[in-house]
Amino acid sequence: MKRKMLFQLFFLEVIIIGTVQAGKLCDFAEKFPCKGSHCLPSPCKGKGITTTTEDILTSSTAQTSEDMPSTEAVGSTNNPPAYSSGKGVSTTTEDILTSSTAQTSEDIPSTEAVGSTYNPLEAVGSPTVESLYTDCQEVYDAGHTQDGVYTIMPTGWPGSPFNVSCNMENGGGWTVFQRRTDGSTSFYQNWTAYKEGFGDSRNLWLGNEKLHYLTNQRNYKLRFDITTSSGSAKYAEYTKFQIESESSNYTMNKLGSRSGNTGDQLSYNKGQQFSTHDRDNDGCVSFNCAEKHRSGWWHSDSWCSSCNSNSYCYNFQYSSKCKSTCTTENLNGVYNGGNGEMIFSHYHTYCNVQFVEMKIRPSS
Ligand SMILES: [Ca+2]
Repeated sequence: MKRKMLFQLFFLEVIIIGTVQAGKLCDFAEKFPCKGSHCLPSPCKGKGITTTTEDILTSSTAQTSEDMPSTEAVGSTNNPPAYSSGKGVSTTTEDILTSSTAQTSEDIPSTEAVGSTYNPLEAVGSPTVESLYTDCQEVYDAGHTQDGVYTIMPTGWPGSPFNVSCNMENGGGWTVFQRRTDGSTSFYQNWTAYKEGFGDSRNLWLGNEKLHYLTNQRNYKLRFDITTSSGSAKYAEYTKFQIESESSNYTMNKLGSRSGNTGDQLSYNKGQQFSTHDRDNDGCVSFNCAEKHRSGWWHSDSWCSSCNSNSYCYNFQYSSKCKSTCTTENLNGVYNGGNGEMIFSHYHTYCNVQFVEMKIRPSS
């Protein structure tokens, strides 16, 4: 029994001594660390790593400011998902609040800044929607006297700002809504196409809806320039021009008096509704003028009854059976077409003109 007690005291002493010596062994291990594949995980390894709250906060701060992608970098790329993950690296409420505050006040662009970043008006150099040009006249008045494409926003226009071609000759400020320079674009389009517009810089129809808003925001005059098939330059200006809404089928309800060196047959289109091959709004009951003339236009019925009789221009006929003479200003007709549908009047009607441009400018 006494011997047993002696053994127990001996082992207790060994444990106590071992515990005391453990610190020395760890010190020894720090000075002479085991290297190689035979080494086992050291019990001293966790000595320097504590798990106190102080250490966690210190560690979190270090991660946020140095180790992890900085909030500054996140902010500079304006990446919301990264902003969320940035908050995630913080492990305490304090860190989250601190991090959030820092990101909001400095690193993340403010809402105001984001607004200016995405302002589509920067492309045209205008700071606000209200300051957008309402037509090419305002573009010209702002000092842009070169022909080109500019962004405008007519008064009351429900859509986005859109680009228009501005002609700055003959006094400047002309908003172009029709142009023909070659036959690459068909003008035998349906109602929707004429409503919304089609074409490119060489051949274009701006669109009846835009033309309606443009001509109803103030009083406008109309001008068209033409180069005939023989190369002669012709023009006409009308003191008034206005197009009604789609509910009135874009009726040309205003067309003033003419000046220039063309004929005045466009006056026959005054008061006419717009027609396309799929929307017959003309007064001619026997056929669809837009179909016969291969165009969308304010077709009249002035010579509808003259079908199968003489036409103003032989090439004006669409088919051998019916010489459709709904209008003599068919500037949306087929470009250089075999039947010469694109025509205008000049005492005698001209066919197959080389160039046409129709445009508007405020009249007062
Ligand atoms: Ca008809």
